Amino acid sequence: MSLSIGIVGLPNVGKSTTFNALTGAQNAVVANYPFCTIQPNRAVVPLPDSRLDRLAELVKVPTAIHATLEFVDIAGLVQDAHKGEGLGNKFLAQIRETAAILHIVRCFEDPNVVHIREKPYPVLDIEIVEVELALADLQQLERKIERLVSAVKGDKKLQPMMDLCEALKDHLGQGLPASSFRTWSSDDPVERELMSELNHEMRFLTGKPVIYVANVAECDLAENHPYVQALQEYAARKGAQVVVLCSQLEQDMQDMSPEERREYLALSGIEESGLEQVIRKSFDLLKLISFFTFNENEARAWNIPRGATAPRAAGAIHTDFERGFIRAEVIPFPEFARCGSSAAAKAAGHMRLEGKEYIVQDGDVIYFRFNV
Ligand SMILES: Nc1nc2c(ncn2[C@@H]2O[C@H](COP(=O)(O)OP(=O)(O)O)[C@@H](O)[C@H]2O)c(=O)[nH]1
Ligand SMILES: [Mg+2]
Repeated sequence: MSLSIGIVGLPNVGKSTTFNALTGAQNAVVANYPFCTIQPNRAVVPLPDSRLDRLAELVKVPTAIHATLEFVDIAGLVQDAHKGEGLGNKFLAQIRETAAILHIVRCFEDPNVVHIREKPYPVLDIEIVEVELALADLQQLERKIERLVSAVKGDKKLQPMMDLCEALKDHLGQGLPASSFRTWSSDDPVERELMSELNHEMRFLTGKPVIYVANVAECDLAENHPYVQALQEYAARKGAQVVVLCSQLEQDMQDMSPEERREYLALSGIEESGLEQVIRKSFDLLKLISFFTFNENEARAWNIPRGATAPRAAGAIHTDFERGFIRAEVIPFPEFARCGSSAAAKAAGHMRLEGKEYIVQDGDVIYFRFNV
């Protein structure tokens, strides 16, 4: 399963246009993903990786199956969503399921496309959305506190959790995101552990990592428009990344051949398409790495969280692989590529046998031995 990223933002900022461009990227390779049911608001997007393409060449298989990320187009958010306005609660529940947020911000002017104000004010627009998310988190936390009030009477061990919830309630009440709450950086391991437990249960909307997308007019792509600057300053204060793109252009580019696309990007003065940046930065944001496997039919890349052990990586392929894990035969990609084959890499002493404790590294080419 790929992790999902929720696309959020005010109405008419270009969410669906961006999503459609992502769907274009999905449709280009969809034949490779027989397991994914296509849903109208979900796009399963391959993660470009030239190492995988090279591996497929080296082991002479016709197919390279890239790792994927899933993007979800979440219906527009309006002020007071947390009170159930618009699609309110349904919308918020959908975001709760995602691992990260792609927040699209309108940085283009167009009198024909209605906006809540005459002109975009990127930071004010962002704040409307983020305040809604914080209020939704607050509401949920208050319900948790109500339950705790009676539970703590019977079980004093719940008191530290109660204290944590109260402190976080004050924090959210100021319109601040759960991600900036002090316990994340706390030196106290007990408090950090409690916060992790609470976040796991509540899945705070404002605890999720965010990438901001400045959706600009095509003519503003190459320059630093004041709207984009304002957004960049805001994001920098939050330690978040910004991708500048023109969603209409991204959508148009999906119909072009790769050569046409490259020419077009060059003409617009940019190297990597906005969509490619979105995919790459999302991958980084989720703290994922890729490892590779191959057989006689295909070479394949898999996403796992940074720090995952070999059995966990095996589990990304099949639960049987994890359950029956014996060991992993590992060749780092650079050595594999240099030697040209598994056998040559092994002969040169680059194949390692790794056990259950091994932390898989980005670019490992792995063959799992298992027994079920
Ligand atoms: N001028 C201009 N219009 C855009 C741009 N991106 C989206 N739009 C238009 O804005 C309207 C709303 O876009 P949509 O993607 O449906 O917004 P959503 O409500 O956020 O999903 C549509 O008419 C789009 O064609 C852009 O970069 N420039
Ligand atoms: Mg939409």
